[in-house]
Amino acid sequence: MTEPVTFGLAGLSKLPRRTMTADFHCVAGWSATGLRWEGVPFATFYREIVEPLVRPGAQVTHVVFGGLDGFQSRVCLEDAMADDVLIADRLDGRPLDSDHGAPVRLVSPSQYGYISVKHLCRIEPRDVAPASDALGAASAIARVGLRTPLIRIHPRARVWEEERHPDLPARLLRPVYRLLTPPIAFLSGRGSRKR
Ligand SMILES: Nc1nc2c(c(=O)[nH]1)N[C@H]1C(S)=C(S)[C@@H](COP(=O)(O)O)O[C@H]1N2
Ligand SMILES: [Mo]
Repeated sequence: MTEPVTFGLAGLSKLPRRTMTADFHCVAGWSATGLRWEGVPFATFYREIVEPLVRPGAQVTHVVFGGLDGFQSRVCLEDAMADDVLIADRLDGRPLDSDHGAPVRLVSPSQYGYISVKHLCRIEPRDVAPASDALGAASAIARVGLRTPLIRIHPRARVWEEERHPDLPARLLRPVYRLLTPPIAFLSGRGSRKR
């Protein structure tokens, strides 16, 4: 849709900022409450930096976010442009640490945690929805374990709609996610850490 463009942290620091307090919910069943994030609203970044680079006439429908560890998420443009989506560089008054996504991460508190890519290094506008099995994972185990028939990536993953699975009802899956995701996270050496 557009040629790759490099955008550094110095450029990010020139954009208008916002602070927001929100809870964070992992689909596996844990939540972290009252987190104070600071950063640049994604909508501001999109309008000021991405949109001017998109080929005229192209219809962007999705954005793929990529992290330095190879993890990716896919978000429809409408969800990505919501008020509470930030490119965050500070958490609870301190710069993000490496556990939580340094130097910058996406934060979308209305969606399950796997949307909120840590160590953000790529933002790709797309004109078709990328298939979830085409998305990168942080490890081989996570790639296989989190794409089984019972644990699948939802195209929107909105917490208040309990969009845990593309086809199966959330109420059936709550116990399954609680049971299966901690060992997968443990084996892949990351994620699903309670705070
Ligand atoms: N780059 C990257 N981002 C990621 C992940 C990951 O493995 N790598 N895990 C996701 C998942 S499943 C969750 S629940 C949250 C956890 O964020 P935290 O480690 O700050 O609690 O990060 C998300 N973003
Ligand atoms: Mo998660």
